Amino acid sequence: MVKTMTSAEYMAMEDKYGAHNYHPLGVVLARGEGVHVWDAEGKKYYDFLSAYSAVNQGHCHPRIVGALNEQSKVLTLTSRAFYNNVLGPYEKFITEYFGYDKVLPMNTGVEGGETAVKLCRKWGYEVKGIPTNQAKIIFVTGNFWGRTLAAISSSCDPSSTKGFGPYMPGYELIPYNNLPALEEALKDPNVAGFMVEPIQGEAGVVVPDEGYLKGAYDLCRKNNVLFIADEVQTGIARTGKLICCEHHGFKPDILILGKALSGGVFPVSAVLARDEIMLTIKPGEHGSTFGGNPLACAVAMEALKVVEDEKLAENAERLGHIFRERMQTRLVEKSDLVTLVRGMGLLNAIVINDTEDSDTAWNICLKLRDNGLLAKPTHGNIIRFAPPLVMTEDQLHECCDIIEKTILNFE
Ligand code: IF1
Repeated sequence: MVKTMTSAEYMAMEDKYGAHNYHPLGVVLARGEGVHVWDAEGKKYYDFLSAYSAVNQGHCHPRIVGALNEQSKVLTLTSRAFYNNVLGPYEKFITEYFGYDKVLPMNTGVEGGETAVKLCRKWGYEVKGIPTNQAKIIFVTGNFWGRTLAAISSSCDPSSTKGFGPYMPGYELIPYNNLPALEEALKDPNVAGFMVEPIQGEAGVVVPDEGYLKGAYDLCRKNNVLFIADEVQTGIARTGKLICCEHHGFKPDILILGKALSGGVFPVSAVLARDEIMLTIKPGEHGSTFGGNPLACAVAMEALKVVEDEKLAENAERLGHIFRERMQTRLVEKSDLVTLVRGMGLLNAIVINDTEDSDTAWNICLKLRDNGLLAKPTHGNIIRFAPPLVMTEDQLHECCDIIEKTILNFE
């Protein structure tokens, strides 16, 4: 047990002994329950980041923690060298839940993305007939899917890429939200896949135009190219449907899930696809020590059941409308500081009337923290709001009060 220290001492300790690859907001969290977190001094906050949408089911959900505890007493990890008695039931459950033939279990979101890219390449060679090593995957500007070399190789954000080259070949970057650019790129017969976040998270909760995603999906079909949906952040009810593509009336060829697949208990990711795609990867060609471990399987099954039983997609959809309506009428239309609110379900952001490199959004987040609500800027002028989906309407109104009061009092 670590001896109790003050927040300042915990922060100094991270600064001294930890790598400096983050610049956290000044709050030290020590406990979480549902939509709330508490700092080391016991002050209570509303959590409006939800660990980047990993705790959609709320902090320390009793059913998910219960599944973790029960399974942890019996069997935690066997590796995939042997079968285990939770993986099969989990695979049946998750494939039926999302409507796919097969699942490939991994751990972090970025591993899910890597798996999807590998799977897509393999399909490109073995099914589509692309010549060896010529397969191309198309990405869009503003994409974010993690920090590995394969992931940053598709990035156009210098803070992700600078100093980490050389980058992976076989990618093409086209402008986001631009169907003619996709149509043009798809003329190359060596294109195997198109990978996209239905709403761009890191770029600032950027929602594409109506018709873009379905249009992109149709173009992919027409050109025998796989549509890969990175729903690591938008999936698991966050945007008001089980997955965001559901809003647009199509099912991606490859679906990547992570984050809330475990309710934030620990990293669990998954790649789902139909047999024609999934069966191109043969024994020994891909895997990981922890992927598909019994603990993860038990936790993920319970986390998905909670989403269904507590109707979290419906709640996110309903509360999202209320949230955007309040931000629109009380901030965008009343304050010169806020120019726009956008999002779907409970994945939303407001745009601040200042430059991308300003510290206004950061300073507002500090004030929000002082007023009992934790949110994180993406860029200098955008604040993301993504509370756990177990929030009640009364709680949401209380949170809107805090946000409005804070911003209207901000000079
Ligand atoms: C960090 C943002 C969120 C993701 C999508 C895959 C992954 C992520 C759409 C990889 C991860 C995180 C990671 C976190 C910051 C963050 C983030 F601020 F960058 F924009 F969520 F919105 N696909 N997103 O958003 O998943 O390997 O991390 O499990 O600090 O890097 P992972």
